[in-house]
Amino acid sequence: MRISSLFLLVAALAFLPVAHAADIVGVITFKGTPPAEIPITPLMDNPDCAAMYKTTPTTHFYVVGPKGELADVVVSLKGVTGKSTGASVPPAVLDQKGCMYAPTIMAVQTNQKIVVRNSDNCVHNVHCTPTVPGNEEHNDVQMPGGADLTYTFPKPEMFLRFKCDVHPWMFAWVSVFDSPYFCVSGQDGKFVIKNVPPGKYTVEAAHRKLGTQTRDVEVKDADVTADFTFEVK
Ligand SMILES: [Cu+2]
Repeated sequence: MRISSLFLLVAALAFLPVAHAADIVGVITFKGTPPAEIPITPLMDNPDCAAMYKTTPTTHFYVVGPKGELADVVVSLKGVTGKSTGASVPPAVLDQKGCMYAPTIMAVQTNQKIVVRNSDNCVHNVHCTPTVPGNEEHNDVQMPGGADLTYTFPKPEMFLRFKCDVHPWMFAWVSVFDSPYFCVSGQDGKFVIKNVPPGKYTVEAAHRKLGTQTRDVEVKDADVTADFTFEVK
């Protein structure tokens, strides 16, 4: 094939309509006034933990911005399974800082490493309590400056609980998905599920206190928007 005709072929192919993966984006809004958070008074009774605070910290069940932007909503594509790339993606880090888990809400893929760190000067006890068969319970002491602990979970599970047996107010909720198509909404209420192949999907938005909502979308060539509004019922 002559160079010029090869060029023409490549140019023609470039303009063929090809369905590309696109992003599913959206904003999560909280409507109304969120319930008052609860002061974690037992934390201030513990000298190691209290030393890290000037005032009593509170729960952060409802992380809501000035315009109702709702963080900590776990958004995923319902029913998409068997697509995990968890074994080859970077670990997710779950820190223990100020006698709290940080973040409180996070999401990983099946078989993705979860690295649990102790950034405090006191001992913590990392105790995960999955409820889905196949996901293993762990209960490990982690000294100050101790080595990171690493866990993986092979089965999808929503809001898998991590707790600390030394500090009974400490919780983290880790959702595990069998695909890379999920996201936790940020402080701006926004989420992006990247590189979704064309097709019809049900987007599920789950907040640990406010429940779950779904929205059907179809991904074609362009990004798709799926906004959600939560309120206390
Ligand atoms: Cu602890």
